[in-house]
Parts: sequence; structure tokens; C-alpha cells
Amino acid sequence: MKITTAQSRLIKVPADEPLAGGAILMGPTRDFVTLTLRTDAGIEGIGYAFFGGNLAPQLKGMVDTLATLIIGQDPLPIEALVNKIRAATIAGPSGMVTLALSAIDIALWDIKGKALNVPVATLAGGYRTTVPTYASGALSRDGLLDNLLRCARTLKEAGWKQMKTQLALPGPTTVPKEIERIREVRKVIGDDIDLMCDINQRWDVRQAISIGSRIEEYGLYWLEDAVACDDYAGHAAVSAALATPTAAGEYVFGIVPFRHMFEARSVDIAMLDVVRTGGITGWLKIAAMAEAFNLPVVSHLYPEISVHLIAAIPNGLTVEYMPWTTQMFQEVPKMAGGTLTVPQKPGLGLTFDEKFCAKHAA
Ligand code: SMN
Ligand code: MG
Repeated sequence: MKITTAQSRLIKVPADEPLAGGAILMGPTRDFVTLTLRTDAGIEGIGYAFFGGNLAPQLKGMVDTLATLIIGQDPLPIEALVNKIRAATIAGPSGMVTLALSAIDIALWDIKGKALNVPVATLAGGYRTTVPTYASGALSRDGLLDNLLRCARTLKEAGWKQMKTQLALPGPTTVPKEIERIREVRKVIGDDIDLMCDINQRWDVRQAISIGSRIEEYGLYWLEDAVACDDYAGHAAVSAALATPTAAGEYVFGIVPFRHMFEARSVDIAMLDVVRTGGITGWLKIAAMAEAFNLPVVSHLYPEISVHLIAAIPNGLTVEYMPWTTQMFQEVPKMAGGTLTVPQKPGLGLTFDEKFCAKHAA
């Protein structure tokens, strides 16, 4: 089998918050670069990447240029193809190059699953076929407390067993007001629903320990990205000071930062973003490293791909259900009883919704 063509598209997905009608983060569109790799065997693989900040055209250019390097090659020896692409990047495969590489790597795994007639979850390890999932994006730090509580109630009524909120600071708020948001959400959802909280690197170590200690009584399932992503020692200090588990990893690229993070005992939970890890190949390597450190792994964004990966590994904890990409596909796994079921079709089991993609292509 040989790769014959690579077709990328820039899709401007209209920003929505479908889980609870919550505040819309980063509108009006979320711009994804999709990739379809075609082969002479008639098998197609799909992938995508995301940067944000209006840099999707540049990312698309990178995907196009790098994908050209593997036209005419057998798609199955993925490590060899990834190595070829890495070797071609003279300044090193970091930053946005890793995002572009991820789109290609994901499409190659999709092809391999289809060629071997197994879902990617099976190809990647096949630990189980259903996984816990959590609602993300609806309980935003922006907006009034009443709205936050209405969304929390909606998620609970819809059957979510896990959900993530966010806290602000710095900004037009105060520490007591932020603590009140956690207290009130906990009151609305009760003690049987797991509640996570994302800080998105807004706090310094002192704030993380001090505010983190004051919200311990609300039993967070994890506190995420409390401090700067590459302050491994700072994360470790926060993790050591709090009983609440800490999570981080979405902001770092490739596999090596995770070695430093794990060696420094920075986090209790590793968060892996398949577009920033260098695709599925990098994702699985980090997951195995995490296993060696007795750490669970959770996914970041992209539930329709991540369901395969969290299901593949023994230390997969939960899939983030932030449905930014789901509109691009004909069909995606849906939450039922707090879980997602891995599609049993070969590969990723995903088909672009051509009508939607054509309408929103830039
Ligand atoms: C997040 C980051 C970037 C885009 C969307 C969402 C957030 C999360 O940090 O963990 O969901
Ligand atoms: Mg996050």
C-alpha cells in the first residue's frame, strides 16, 4: 500500500457550548486543520490539528508541506514516517511543527486500523471498550454565578457523572468569590459527582497552595494547571502541599517534557493532548511513561479520538468531553451513563460530515 494524496482543509467550526448552553469560550469560530491521507488501496485516514490565535492558515501550510514528504510511502511503518518528517525539520520538530506532525500521525493510525480491520483502541492496546467521560466547557469561569449553577444543574440532569469548572483570578473577582463558586457548584451537584477545576496557569505557587487549601473541603477530583506549565518544581510544590490531586500536561509539546514532569513528581494525573504530543505515537509513549510512575492519564479535547486512547491503556482515567471538533463528523461517540463506548468500526471510526465541512471551509 502507498500513500497517494494528502488533502488538508481549514474548517472554521462555529463556536458553541452544546452540553448546557453555557458561555462560549474563544468564539466566534474554532479553526481546525483537517487532513485526509488517501492510499492506492482505497483506504483513507483522517487527522486534524489545532493552534488557535488565527494561525490556522500557517498550520495548514505546515501540514501540507510535511505531508508531501510521505507521498508514495507505505503508511504502515509509522515510526519510520514520523522520523522522516522530524529529520526534515532543520530547526527541530518543536512548536507548531509538532501540531502538524500530529495530524499526519493520527491519519496514519487511522489507515493502519482500517488496513488491519481493527479499531485504533484495539491497535493501541485494547484494554477496555467503555471509558468514563467528563463534561467540559460548560462551567466556565466567565459569567455570573447563577448561570454557572444553572449549567451545573443541566449537566447533572443530563446524566454526567463528572464535570469540570474553572476559576479565575487575576481579574475582576476576589478569592472569596471564587471559593464561593466551587462551594455553590458542589451544593448543586452533590457529593457523588466528580468535580474538576481548571486554573489554566493563572496562579503562582503561593496562590495555588493557599487557594487550593481553602477549597480542599469541596473534594475536587483534580486541580488542573494551577501554575505555569513548565514550572515543574512549582507544580511539585503544589502537589506536595495539597491532598487534592493535581493534573497538568496539556500545554507541553512532544514527549520529553513529561519525563521532566514525572521525574520531578509535578503531577498526580497526566493530561495528554493528542494534537500536542505528536499524535497517537507520542501519546502512547507518554502514557507508558506515566504508567511506570504509577500515574493515571486523562485526555485533553478531541473526545472522538481520545476515547480510543484512554480505552487502549491500563492507566486511562477519563476522557474530556469538550465537543469542539464533534460537529465536523457524521457520527461521534455520545455520553451514556457517564461513559463513552469505543466505536467498533476499523480505524478511528470517523467520517467527515462533508456538507458541514464544505459549508465551513475557509
Ligand atoms: C482548554 C484549553 C484549550 C482549549 C480548550 C480548553 C482547557 C481544558 O484547558 O482543559 O479543557
Ligand atoms: Mg485545561
